[in-house]
Amino acid sequence: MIFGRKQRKPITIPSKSVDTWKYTTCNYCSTGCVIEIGLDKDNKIVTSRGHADADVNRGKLCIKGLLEHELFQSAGRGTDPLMRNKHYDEFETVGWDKAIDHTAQKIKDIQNKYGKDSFAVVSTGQLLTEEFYTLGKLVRGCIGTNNYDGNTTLCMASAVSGYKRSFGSDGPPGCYEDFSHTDCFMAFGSNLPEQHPIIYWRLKEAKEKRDFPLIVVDPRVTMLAQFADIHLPITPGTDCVLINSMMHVIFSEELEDRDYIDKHTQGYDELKRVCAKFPPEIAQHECGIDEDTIRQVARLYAKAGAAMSIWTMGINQSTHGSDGVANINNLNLVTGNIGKPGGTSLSITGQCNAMGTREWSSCSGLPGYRYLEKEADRQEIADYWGIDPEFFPKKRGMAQTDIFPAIETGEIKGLWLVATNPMTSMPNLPRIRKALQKLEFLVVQDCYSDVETNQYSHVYFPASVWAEKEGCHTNTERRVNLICNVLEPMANSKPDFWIFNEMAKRFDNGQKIKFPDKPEDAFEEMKELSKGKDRMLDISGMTYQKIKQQKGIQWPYREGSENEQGEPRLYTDGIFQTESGRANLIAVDFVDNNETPSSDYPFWCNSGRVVEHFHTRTRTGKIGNCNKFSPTPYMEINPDAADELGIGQSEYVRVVSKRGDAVVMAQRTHRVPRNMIFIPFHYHDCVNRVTLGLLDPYSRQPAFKQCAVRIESIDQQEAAQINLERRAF
Ligand SMILES: Nc1nc2c(c(=O)[nH]1)N[C@H]1C(S)=C(S)[C@@H](COP(=O)(O)OP(=O)(O)OC[C@H]3O[C@@H](n4cnc5c(=O)[nH]c(N)nc54)[C@H](O)[C@@H]3O)O[C@H]1N2
Ligand SMILES: Nc1nc2c(c(=O)[nH]1)N[C@H]1C(S)=C(S)[C@@H](COP(=O)(O)OP(=O)(O)OC[C@H]3O[C@@H](n4cnc5c(=O)[nH]c(N)nc54)[C@H](O)[C@@H]3O)O[C@H]1N2
Ligand code: SF4
Ligand SMILES: [Mo]
Repeated sequence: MIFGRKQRKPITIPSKSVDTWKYTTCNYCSTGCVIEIGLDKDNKIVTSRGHADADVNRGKLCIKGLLEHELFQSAGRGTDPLMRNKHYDEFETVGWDKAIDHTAQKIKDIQNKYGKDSFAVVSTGQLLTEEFYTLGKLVRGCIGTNNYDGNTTLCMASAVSGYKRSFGSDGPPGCYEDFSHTDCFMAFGSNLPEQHPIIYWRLKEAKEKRDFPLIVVDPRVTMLAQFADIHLPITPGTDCVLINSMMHVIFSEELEDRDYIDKHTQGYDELKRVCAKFPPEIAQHECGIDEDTIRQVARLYAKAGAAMSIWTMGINQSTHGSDGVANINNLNLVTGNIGKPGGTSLSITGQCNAMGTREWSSCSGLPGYRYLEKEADRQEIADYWGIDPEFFPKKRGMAQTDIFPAIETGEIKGLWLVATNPMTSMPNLPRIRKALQKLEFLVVQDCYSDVETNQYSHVYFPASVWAEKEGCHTNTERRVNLICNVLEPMANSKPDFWIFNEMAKRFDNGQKIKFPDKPEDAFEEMKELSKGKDRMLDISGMTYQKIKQQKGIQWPYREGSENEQGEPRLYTDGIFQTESGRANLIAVDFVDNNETPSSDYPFWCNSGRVVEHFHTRTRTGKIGNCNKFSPTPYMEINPDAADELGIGQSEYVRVVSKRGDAVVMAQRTHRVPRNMIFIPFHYHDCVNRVTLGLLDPYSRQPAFKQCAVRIESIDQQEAAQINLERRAF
């Protein structure tokens, strides 16, 4: 008898008969990977791959990008517009005209009865930039409500606010190429290997070629922390204390970059005065990092030739989110690390087009980083669109996190949700549910009709998904890239762009403002609005064709620019967008205002993400090879804490806060300290039933990462039943 391989047939991978490869960009995270989708002769998708020539991902994709083409056929897609019947209990299928007519009429009725701002619109960071621009035209120019915001308030608002306070403008100043030049890398509350796997791969490759210290600040031992040279397991919510103390060391040991501070900043004296209150021997008791480590990290950072910081939700989602961002900027300014290769303050953005919405959606202002508060900006946009500038409000309205409480108080009566699912993603869900139930009129526009919010809607618009549409994204490093139309819209779904255009036709100003039929023509309008010598956000040199040729171009990219990939960095000349041209050093004091563990609620509840899922799982929950890795709501708990409570591996428990409860399975792991649990927020009716979501005073972003809970045992069968009822699986 012969054993072994000889008897077996060799493994063969059936060749996939790809006829054409179509160019597109990933629609999940903000890394901005370019994907090629392989179609056979019958235009059926057979496979996809990372684009080998794209600078961002160089042939690589993470699990979500690799399987993204399965979305087109996934379960739960909305096929037709739906409207509630006479009794408001069942949906009936209607045509587009009827659904849009009815919605436009309802918007007008509500506005006539209760005032213009009583109808609110909440959008997202996941549309295409041309769609954002068009939605902005519709809401600011035609509907005229000032209560218009996006889910970016849950995500990037603190980064935007911190950048504006420090540099006078939004816009991440660095790029991925900085990894290849840095001598010291510090990550605050950012878990790249899971949340931005391909950015992580770029970092890892740079570090392998030319070693530099990787310092990770995160209360959990995340995957990034496991790869770090130094891990600082910070007490939740105290990053500002750590940074102030680092700057205390830098100032007292005279390690700052005097020349840069003198030439390019203002506010140094006040910053130094406040930092003097944070000597490491005292700060250590607040932030949980011992004094010697604080000194060591401060010296490493300040003495490095070039040092850079990145951050994500561990900073933004905090009651000190905006201050945390300003303070990271301070650290980089005082060490002369802005606008130079390897020296930067780089917010890693979240959703695929978190940047596009900031740039062009008009959520917090007017297109192209213009302000409602500035008369000249209002005039310019009104002239360009051909309407009366008095139609615009003179200051920004409510943020998303203020819109929901305003529904509770009755100030807001109608709501249009575009590509966001607050029934899973907002803090303190019991309040959100009541608010949605209270609305006189709710429109949900989503690719999936089984999205949780749709249970509360009066009208549902089925949107086409991802590459059933065409348009641009801007990634973390300001790179504009193209989503090409790979397949026709599924069933009777329509691109968001089309839906906004149709809605505009029903409003008076919709007759005055031009709403082009093609996204590319909307892009041409944005290009014109971006021109100007003082405009940083300049895309006037780009065309769809050039973007595709270069596999993405970074703004600013002016007409006639010779740098074919765009500008990798902002503020290289040390001139900022403030009135004086100097960057603001912003002294940040610390106030401990979080809900902290107590005897009744002894654990910190931390929340975030895992690599295989995206947000509220409307998409990855339907992709078998993503969902199978974590189909069940779970928490990470330290084994010592679990032993004390008698909790075994994979047992269900009930997590209780002052707001409500979540039922999760226990995963015993040393990733979390003894007084903390971590729950991925992807599951419906789960961690956001317990979160509190105190708001940052500047950005109105919720502190998703900090609240206090206790853990109770639960009957295992009852637990499974509860999760079934909550549709948490
Ligand atoms: N696989 C996957 N990737 C994604 C997403 C997804 O849903 N799934 N979503 C995208 C989006 S929109 C976003 S915004 C990003 C988010 O990307 P990340 O911010 O990297 O992800 P999170 O898991 O939310 O949080 C990061 C870390 O913050 C830590 N943290 C908690 N409290 C503190 C604190 O007080 N200080 C510090 N320093 N850290 C703290 C948490 O322990 C956690 O490990 O990911 C993007 N990429
Ligand atoms: N506890 C806790 N909560 C959190 C966070 C946390 O870390 N912890 N993170 C917060 C952060 S950073 C974010 S960004 C939010 C995300 O929160 P959400 O934006 O509410 O979550 P998503 O699941 O991304 O919702 C997007 C919706 O848009 C739909 N969609 C996708 N593409 C399209 C399209 O092209 N057109 C239309 N019309 N619809 C589309 C999807 O099906 C989905 O229903 O969650 C926040 N919530
Ligand atoms: S890293 Fe982000 S952009 Fe790249 S394939 Fe994964 S989800 Fe898509
Ligand atoms: Mo986000």
